Amino acid sequence: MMYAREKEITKAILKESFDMWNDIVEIDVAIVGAGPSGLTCARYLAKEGFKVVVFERHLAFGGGTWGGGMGFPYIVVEEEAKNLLEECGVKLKKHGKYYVADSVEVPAKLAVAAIDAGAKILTGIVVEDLIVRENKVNGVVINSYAIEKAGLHIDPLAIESKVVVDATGHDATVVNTLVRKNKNVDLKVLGESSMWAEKGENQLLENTKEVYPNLFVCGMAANAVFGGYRMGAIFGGMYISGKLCAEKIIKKLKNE
Ligand code: 48F
Repeated sequence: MMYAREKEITKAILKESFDMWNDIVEIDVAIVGAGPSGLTCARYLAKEGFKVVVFERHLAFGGGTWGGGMGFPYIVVEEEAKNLLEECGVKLKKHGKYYVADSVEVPAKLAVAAIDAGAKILTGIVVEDLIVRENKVNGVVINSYAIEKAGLHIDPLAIESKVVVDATGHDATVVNTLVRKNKNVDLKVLGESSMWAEKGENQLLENTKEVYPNLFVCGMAANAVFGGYRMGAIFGGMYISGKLCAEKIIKKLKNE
């Protein structure tokens, strides 16, 4: 007979959770959003030994990948992102100048690769604000998505981090919050432009950067901040932007 005592099940979950939360109250990098750019950024940072946590509002990671293009379950990636996906075990099929990948396989394997590299992914947690001290970002203010959704007035908790990454996609929710709440921040969020896939993909790399001391943007959030074009179901730029963002953060943290 299998042993299943309720109070011990509860204690195991509580003990593990409290240990985990205690361990992450101070981290190197807080990544907001577990979409393609955030997961990729997390993998490269964790590989370098940084303490990285990805905070994702929804219960599932993957962001806007799962449904491919209009629900047809494939995504398109450029040659430049091929190796990056193959490193995670993703199977790619050549299609003219591009490669096509299964839109369910990709987020699953990106998440496994990030976790195996040492990143922690916390789902069901929303970043509702930032810690801002002396004109620098010093961490994230978090709450449970269930609390947010229920509209309950329950105060948040906060996690200190050396760097925060806005990888929240089209809404750039973190940068928008920074600008809305801190009137002295000299940054205007332009919002994304209509679709121009090729230009949008290339702008993404120019726009992946530190936008405010200790706050970086990657993925679609980078184009949303700087008014870049949207690109639809082509994803190579998202992965390359995530990797580029990690490289910029590694450089910053190693020079500190
Ligand atoms: O939107 P999303 O997939 O961002 P991305 O990495 O990739 C964009 C593509 O999916 C696609 C595209 C391809 O050309 O344009 O749209 O830039 O993932 C963003 C994730 O961030 C979460 C959100 O639930 C999603 O999973 N998110 C957004 N705001 C918050 C958040 C927040 N305040 N706290 C926690 N998670």
